[in-house]
Amino acid sequence: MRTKCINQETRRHFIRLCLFSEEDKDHRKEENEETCSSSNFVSYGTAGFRCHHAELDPIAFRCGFIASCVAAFSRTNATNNNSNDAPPFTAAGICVTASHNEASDNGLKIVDGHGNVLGEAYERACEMICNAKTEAQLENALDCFEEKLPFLETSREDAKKTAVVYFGRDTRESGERLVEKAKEGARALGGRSSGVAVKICDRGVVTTPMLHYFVYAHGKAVEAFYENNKQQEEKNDEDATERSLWEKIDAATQELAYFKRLAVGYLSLIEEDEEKKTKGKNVVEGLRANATTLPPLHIDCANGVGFVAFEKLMALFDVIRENSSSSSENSRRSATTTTTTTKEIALVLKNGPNDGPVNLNCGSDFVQKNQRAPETPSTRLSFVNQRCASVDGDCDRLVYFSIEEGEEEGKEGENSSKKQNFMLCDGDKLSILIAFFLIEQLFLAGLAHKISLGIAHTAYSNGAFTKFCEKNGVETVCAKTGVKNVHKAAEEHFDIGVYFESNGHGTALFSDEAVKVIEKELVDELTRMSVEQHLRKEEEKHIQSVILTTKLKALLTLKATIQTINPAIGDAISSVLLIEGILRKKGNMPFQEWHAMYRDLPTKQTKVKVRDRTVIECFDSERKCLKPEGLQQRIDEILLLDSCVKNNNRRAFVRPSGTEDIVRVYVEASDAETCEKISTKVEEAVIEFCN
Ligand code: NG1
Ligand code: ZN
Repeated sequence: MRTKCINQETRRHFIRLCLFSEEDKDHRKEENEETCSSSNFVSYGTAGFRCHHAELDPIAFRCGFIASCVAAFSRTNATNNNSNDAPPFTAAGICVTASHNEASDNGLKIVDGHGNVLGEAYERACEMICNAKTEAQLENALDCFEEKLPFLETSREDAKKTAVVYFGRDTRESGERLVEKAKEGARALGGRSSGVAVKICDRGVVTTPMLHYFVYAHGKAVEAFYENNKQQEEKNDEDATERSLWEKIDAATQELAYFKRLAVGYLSLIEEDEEKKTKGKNVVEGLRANATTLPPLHIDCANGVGFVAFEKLMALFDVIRENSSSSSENSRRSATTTTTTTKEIALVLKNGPNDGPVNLNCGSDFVQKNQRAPETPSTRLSFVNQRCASVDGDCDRLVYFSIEEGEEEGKEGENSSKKQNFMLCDGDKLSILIAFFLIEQLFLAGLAHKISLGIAHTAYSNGAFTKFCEKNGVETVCAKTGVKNVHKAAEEHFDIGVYFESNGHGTALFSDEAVKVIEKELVDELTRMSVEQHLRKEEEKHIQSVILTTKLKALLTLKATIQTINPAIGDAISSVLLIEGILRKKGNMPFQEWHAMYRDLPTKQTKVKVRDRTVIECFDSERKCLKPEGLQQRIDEILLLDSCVKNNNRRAFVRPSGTEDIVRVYVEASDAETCEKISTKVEEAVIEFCN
């Protein structure tokens, strides 16, 4: 039998505290009777626990404890290779956010030691711990957590000296209270009896991807330190070693480290003056030669934490600018907007936390689902005829959009009505832009045969997108809805896996192997260049160096891209920098040109309320349904509407939502009218088969 990680005394302590918080919850429920849902069961959804904030106190407490256990007993890269030499500081994280949900909701996300979302294998155990009502249920849930999960396959002796738990929250009012509860839960593991010291690192109001990054950076700092120490092979004074390790961890997991990584990555990415760089000038000086000709990007920050974080990034660009002393640029801050216009980047921030409740009539979800500009009173009109982007409440989703407004033809003058043309570049178009750019760079770097690249997407991707990829020879793979599924598919299928859900949540994943190949090629290339340069005759130098420079430039671009990307998780700030960088490198590609790469087929998405949505079972990445029997056949028949031959542009599927008590219906066709007709019939079929 496996040794238990959490000993009896610690268990009892935790259980006692849990049952106290149950009472606390009942007390709160009385206070918030009308806002709490009647069900006490909170399920582990696509992204952790999420519901009305008043329900979450006991869950926050228990998630805090789970995170401490994950930090104390899990294995990370740093421990995998040499378990006898376990590092003293291993980490986990808790993110308090409800992303794009309304302001009164909140949620708890647990981050594992690699900075990833806690794996699917632990979801049921977490759900059991968080919903247990009695001592026996809690004991049972903890047993499941310890014994069923490979995560905890380690004996108590392997427990680290210090479990570090990072905390972060979005701008929701309930966030601070829930973070405090979660900290109490985290501390419940600590103490003499458990053999674990718990260290709390509260990073305050941060975006979700920042919190993920801190935990990731912690792991990397520990890994690098141990790698270094092994090489040095000298036995230092243990306390001094620990102090020095902690200093390194601390520096790597601060906001500044995160912003610096991204900003430096971006500046290197847009670096074009190879001459200057090879002569030893720094990146910023090199940039002085280039003018910004991309129009400013107006960012709708969903009244959320993205505004705060983008401001910090811009302040860093300001510092860089001041240091390189240029006078023709400006930075303006006011109550509702913040503007930074430099040669490196031009951003206008809108919809901050002081402008209204998070996500209310703004943010990426509003813009993508409604296909219109944010409707916050102060900014509604200011998006017209601009290049725009929207992020969500915790800043991990991003979509670009533009609204062209012009006079209606033949109606010029005072009474003329304005004609608006809304154009959206959603997750599909972000994937295309990034993937095509990286493919080009891999070719130029001579690595296309060594590193595979493809796109992972979901069933919600537009049919025109998949056709466009196919036509251009880009491999795609369709995964089930939910970022964790698309992330996994990208990781499994490609060395570089670009993935975005249509709603704008995604990133480009570089495998460790791909990073190594790029870095090695870069070193080899630099070595080859300097050796050849040395040997070559004067007159041959010029021709050769042009060829070498193209390859070198591509390798440097790939390296800069890796640095601009948050390696832990999809991140809207990192994606803005990457997209802006790519558009600049593409000769300041206009929004319209990007949008016109292919034309989306008209689509319609609706929600249908049924008695029990779980009667629907899907397969083929949720593009087809197996149950209830006959429903798929009916959908296939409906797709033949007014036609006896299969129309390749028509697609329809239904699936039970993982976040709401509804069935989602998706339809796609060559024209909006057909879409509408098919959708109505499929909705009727769902009601008929599911009730
Ligand atoms: P559900 O409710 O399972 O469709 C929604 C989104 C997902 C994902 C999750 C998590 C759509 C159609 N679905 O899932 O893409 O973002 O929420 O937040 O947008
Ligand atoms: Zn989000």
